[in-house]
Amino acid sequence: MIRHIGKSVANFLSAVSMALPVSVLATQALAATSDAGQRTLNIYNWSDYIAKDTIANFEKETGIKVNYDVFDSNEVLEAKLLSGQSAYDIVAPSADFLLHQIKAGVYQPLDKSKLPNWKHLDDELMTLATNYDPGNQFSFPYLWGTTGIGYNPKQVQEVLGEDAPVDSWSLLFDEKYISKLNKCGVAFLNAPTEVIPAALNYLGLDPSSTRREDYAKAEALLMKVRPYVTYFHSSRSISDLANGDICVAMGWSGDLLQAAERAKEANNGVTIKYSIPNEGAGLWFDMVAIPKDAKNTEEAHIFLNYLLRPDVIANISNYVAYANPNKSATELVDAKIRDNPGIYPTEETRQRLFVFKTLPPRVNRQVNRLFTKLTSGQ
Ligand code: N2P
Repeated sequence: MIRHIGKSVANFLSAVSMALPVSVLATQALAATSDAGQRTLNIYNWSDYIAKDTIANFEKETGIKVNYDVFDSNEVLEAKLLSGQSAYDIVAPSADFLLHQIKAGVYQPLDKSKLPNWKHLDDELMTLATNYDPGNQFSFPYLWGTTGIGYNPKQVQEVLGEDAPVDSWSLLFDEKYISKLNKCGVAFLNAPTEVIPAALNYLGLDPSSTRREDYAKAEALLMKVRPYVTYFHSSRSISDLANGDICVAMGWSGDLLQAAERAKEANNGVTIKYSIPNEGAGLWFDMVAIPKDAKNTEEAHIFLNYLLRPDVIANISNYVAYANPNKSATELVDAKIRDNPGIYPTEETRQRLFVFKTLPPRVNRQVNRLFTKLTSGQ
């Protein structure tokens, strides 16, 4: 953890530890942790979704101690929130999950007077966000991205030949391709509200359909390819792609680009690419909000205002390869990230993207049932 702390603090710490006997250090450490005045903040965020130094810098600036936990599933987060005892002060639900969580009363309204950096948010995106959080009362977008395909061009070509359709969902949804790709490994997200809309869209149906018969068609398609899916998991494919353990993954843009970056750093001969398929792909937003039962509301606002700072969020985008909604941050985002069409899609690609909608409870249940059937292989 020392490398996460600023250099001067690290130097200071090592100077102190040389000067003091161990027993004195131990007493001091104890005093610090039992200090009733220590302000804390409990954050629950997606995995691989923050810069290396974001938390350490915040702790250094504010003296607030952060407990940081991660998840990789909206369903897991939602179960905690609905229990009414999440024990978290800040959480990051995807926008399409937010609306009924708001209706269920799990959040508290944000105090905008404590968020002066709110002014940096992009107005167009904020208007879009009112579809999920009317009046932008409870949340703002943290990062956004697309759900597409990460692949290892070399391995895919070895298995499928030169004209492998790497820009098409048929790679995953057509038996003739996925049955072969199974040799080098195929990962699907473990997320009903990702896999099923992608299948519907591939079939030319509304990805947010409310028609039972559309789901029957999606089921037929998915059950056919299911035997060739190596696993359903939503965070494992970053390292598996980077290590060459799988060759194709359905996944989230930034995660797959992080896999590409890791492979490059490892210099292990693996190359990973990200594709937004021709048939179209889902565009989503992850929001940040404060649960009603949060204990550290004041500290939560300090952190949210910190996240709204252009330099802070630009640093996060640079690190995790996800786009942010902060208009003042754009010039601070590395050109390499800003100009990557996989992260900030071009106008032409945007035409092909669909936004995930909040589904009525009846349809939601159907989606979850179908997914359970799919992943349990019955
Ligand atoms: C971060 C994944 C977040 C995207 N690893 C899910 N909306």
